[in-house]
Amino acid sequence: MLIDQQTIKESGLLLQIDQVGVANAEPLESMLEILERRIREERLTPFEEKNPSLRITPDNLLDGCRTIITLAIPYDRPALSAQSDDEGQQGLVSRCARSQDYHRVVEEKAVQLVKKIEETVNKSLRHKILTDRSPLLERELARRSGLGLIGENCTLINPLYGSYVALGTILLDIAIEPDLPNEKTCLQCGGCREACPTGALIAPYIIDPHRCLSYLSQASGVFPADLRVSLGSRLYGCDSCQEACPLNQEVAASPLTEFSTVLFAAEPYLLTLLKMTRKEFDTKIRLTAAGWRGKTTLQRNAVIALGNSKDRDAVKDLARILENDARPLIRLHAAWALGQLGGRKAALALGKSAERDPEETVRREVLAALGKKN
Ligand code: B12
Ligand code: SF4
Ligand code: SF4
Repeated sequence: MLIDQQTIKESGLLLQIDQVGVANAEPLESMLEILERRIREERLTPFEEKNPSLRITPDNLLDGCRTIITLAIPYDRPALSAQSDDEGQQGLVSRCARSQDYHRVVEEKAVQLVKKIEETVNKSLRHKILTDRSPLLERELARRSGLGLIGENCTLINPLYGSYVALGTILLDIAIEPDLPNEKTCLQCGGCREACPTGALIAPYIIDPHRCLSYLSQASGVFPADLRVSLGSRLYGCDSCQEACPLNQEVAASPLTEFSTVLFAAEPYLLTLLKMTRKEFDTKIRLTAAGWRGKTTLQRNAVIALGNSKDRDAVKDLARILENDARPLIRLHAAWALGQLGGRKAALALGKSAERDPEETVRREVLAALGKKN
């Protein structure tokens, strides 16, 4: 039996997925120049495939690919408050990382949808399921299959859930009548660019990842010194250019129960995160979209957030970290944070480390925090 677009959408609804689109598998030729320009202008991130032709050709991933089914899975639920016995400063976690990892949810839904399609056509189908770590340009495929428009903030904006959707694709080797592409533009109001704390949205549709807090909060290693203040209290990801968008103001919350349990509070206490054991991390945060980066990068961001808090009560905790933490990366950022908070106790802690810290990079940061040249 053949299958049509309508039957696929109805199967999606049975799985609680109401945003399913169908696109043809023609190469995304119009994106080639955009991808090549990104390479020329050094805007590639390590999170993506480098070869532009692989990024636009579905046939490279599934030989004989004729159809692409796209899913937009809404993840945003009204945030629960931080739950902890701790007190003090709180951080900020991006909406896509507060609950179960969306990669897993998208993948599970896609597997179930393929099963339903196979039941309908009564045979098993050659297929490939991809989400995020896909070489293909997922936003363009979602736009092509009518799931939303592309905003000047680069995001795919769905009419029902706004841009708070994760995307997934299923490549199939059977032909299905495609949806019409979404050819609309956003309001072009510039609100996203104004809201960006670092000017990373350098022009409509163009992000400089080296300034983007979403990228930098996920990248491991030393956080660029000139952007640490702009990070504010963000621990993972950044939603500022989405939260400012008028098209995101009256959007529906995710109906999916998969996202109803909070694993990483919207505004978690920084000290709770900093004291977290590996076991505690593995049973909660590891299961969210923020988990893949591991504890150290999130703790580095928490240390920067303490430095940005203007809360001198945090000095004793930062001093303890600078003296005792075994990880030079964390001590380095603690030195910076103490320099930001300032005061006599911060200077004392820094002075002690300037002589004792075994790592040169840390000692250098300590001297910078003390305002001394090395
Ligand atoms: C690398 C990457 C990033 C990088 C770079 C993002 C970027 N804008 O290029 C960083 C780390 C910064 C990032 C951040 C985020 N990401 Co990201 N990211 C990706 C990844 C892996 C590749 C993106 C990519 O290829 N970018 C290159 C450009 C060319 O592609 P694009 O952004 O898709 O381009 C679209 C438009 O921007 C536009 N466009 C681009 N350039 C130009 C130029 C001109 C002149 C014009 C007219 C149009 C135009 O055309 C494209 C679609 O038609 C995708 C997954 C995937 N495989 O696609 C996820 C993905 C795009 N990210 C996603 C998410 C959720 C996020 C964050 C919201 C996470 C967060 N809360 O911090 C932020 C949003 C930041 C933002 N405003 O874009 C979702 C998208 C959700 C959505 N509704 O759009 C994806 C699809 C992952 C998924 N499977 O759900 N991300
Ligand atoms: S995610 Fe944040 S830093 Fe990146 S472009 Fe959007 S507002 Fe700017
Ligand atoms: S804030 Fe304005 S310019 Fe930016 S994506 Fe939304 S509608 Fe477009």
